[in-house]
Amino acid sequence: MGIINATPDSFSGDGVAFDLVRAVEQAHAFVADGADILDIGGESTRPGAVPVGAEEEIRRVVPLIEALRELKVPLSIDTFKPEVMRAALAAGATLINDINALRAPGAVEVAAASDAGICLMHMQGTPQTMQDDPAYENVVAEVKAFLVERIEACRAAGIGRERIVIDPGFGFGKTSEHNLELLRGLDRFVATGYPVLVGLSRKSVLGRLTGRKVTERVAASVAAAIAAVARGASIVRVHDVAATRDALAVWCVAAKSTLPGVAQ
Ligand code: HH2
Repeated sequence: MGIINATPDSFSGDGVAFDLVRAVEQAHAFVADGADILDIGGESTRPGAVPVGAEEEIRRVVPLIEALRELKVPLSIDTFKPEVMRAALAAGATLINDINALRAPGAVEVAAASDAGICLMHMQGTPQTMQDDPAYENVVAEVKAFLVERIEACRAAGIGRERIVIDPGFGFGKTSEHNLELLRGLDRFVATGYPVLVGLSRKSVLGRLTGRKVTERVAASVAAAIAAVARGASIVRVHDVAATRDALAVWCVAAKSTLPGVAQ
């Protein structure tokens, strides 16, 4: 899953702001490099980010989704706002990627009324406060229990199990140690039977491990993606599509696993 941030302030430093032409070029390059899904976001959720209103978010993402429909890869909308979900689905998105796991009033209803895929992500707190003092007694068990509860809420609203993906939410209300425990415990999420999405690309835990700044974390991000897939992740959400795809192509052959579209 290639990340397209139609934002001026994303933590990764690769947001394409309001430049539609640049965003479309980035999307085409990601698909040429082997992305199977494009995740489009119009609001940064990095720690301490300034919130954006729904109208502004729609203005950022809808023209981009409309421009990318011709690409024929699934388009994911990265939002927690029901109004943005609705507008993005109408424009052609087929996956709702919600860092808030459809907890906003009306979000489950919008998802249930569509036939879109849903990614339910765990977050402790809000982007404004989540890194203040994240605390868990058992991070893997608590994050998993939260996701199971959100799966049940979706199922009760009539959302089929085949539409649901889960994500432990790396970096969202977690210390570096919490993130590493979640990565080591990924098999517990895989054991739910739901596909697992992992988003570790360029995140600060990788900066802590390597001492590198955000734009210098490509190798660390690729290693994290491979570690996640090796532990059973089905989708990796990445900024560096070509590097990740190449590494996975080699790793998959060596591990005798398969990757769609890659010759064995
Ligand atoms: N991480 C970010 C945003 N959305 N969605 C899922 N499902 N999982 C993640 O780990 C995840 C996500 C943060 O990364 P990015 O979009 O690059 O940064 P920003 O929020 O600053 O735009």
